[in-house]
Amino acid sequence: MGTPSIAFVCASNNPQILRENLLRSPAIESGQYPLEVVENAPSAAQAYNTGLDRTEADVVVFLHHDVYLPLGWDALLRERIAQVAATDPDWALLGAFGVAMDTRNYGPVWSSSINFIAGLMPMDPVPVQSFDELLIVMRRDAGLRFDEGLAGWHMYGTDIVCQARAKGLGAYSVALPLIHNDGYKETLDSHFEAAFRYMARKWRAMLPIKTPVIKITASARDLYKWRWRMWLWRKERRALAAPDARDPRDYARACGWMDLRPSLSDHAAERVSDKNTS
Ligand SMILES: [Mn+2]
Repeated sequence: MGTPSIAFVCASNNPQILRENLLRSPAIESGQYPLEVVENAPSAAQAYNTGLDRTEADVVVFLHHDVYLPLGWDALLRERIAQVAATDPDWALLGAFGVAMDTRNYGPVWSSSINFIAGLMPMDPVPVQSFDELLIVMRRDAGLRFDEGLAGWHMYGTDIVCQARAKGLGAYSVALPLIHNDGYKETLDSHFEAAFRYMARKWRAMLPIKTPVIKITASARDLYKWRWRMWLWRKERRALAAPDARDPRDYARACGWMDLRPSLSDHAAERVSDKNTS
C-alpha cells in the first residue's frame, strides 16, 4: 500500500472533554491529519459509519474524545501498520487494547478509571477476539462497517472484530501507548444488556467471546452474575480510580510517554520517517 494516508474519527458529546484530551494530542493539534468529530450521534456505530463516509484516508483511527495521544504516536502507528502489513497485507483492524484468543489482555494503555497501565506488551501483533473501544484502527479497503443494529455505545469494538474474523481478516493488538482519561463510572446504561443479548444472538457460532468488560455467552445468567459482582465491588473500583479528571499530559509524563518518537538509531524507524518526509 506504500505509505498509507491516515484520518481520525471521534464521536463526542462533550466539547470540554474533547478539548482537554484528544485535541491536546500533538498529532491532532498540529492539524496534519483530518479529524472528523461526529457530535451527539444516537449510537457509536452510526457515528463511526458517518465518520468513515466523511473521510477518504486509507487508514481510519476511531477513538474516544477522552483519549490523549502522546507526541510521536502517529509515527509509531505507521511503524505498527508496516509491521502488520509485512505478514498480513490484508489486515483489517488494529487496536491499542484487545483480548487475545487465550483471553489475556494486550496493549499498554494508561486508564484513569483504574489508575494503572492495563494490558500485556504485544512484542508482535497479537490476534484478538475483541477490542476496547477506546481506539480502533481500520484499513478502509477491508470493507468493514460498524453494525447499526447495535444500539448505544457498547461492544462495537467486539462486533467489528467478529466481523473481521467472519471474513477471514486479521484483527490485532499492537503496542500504541496512550492515555485514556475515562474516570470512574458507577454503572453501565441499559444499552449494555441489550448489546450483550444482541451479540450473543448474532455471533452464536463464536461464543464464548471475551470482551474487555465481560464474557459474552448464550446465558443471560452470566450477565446477571457479572452485574452482581460489579455492584459488590463498586467501592473497591471507585477507590482504585485516579482522583479527578486531570491534564492527560500529567499522566503521560508519569508513564514516561511524553515522547514516543522512534529513536534515531533505529533503522526501521528511519525508513518510516524518511518515507513520511518524502
Ligand atoms: Mn473513553
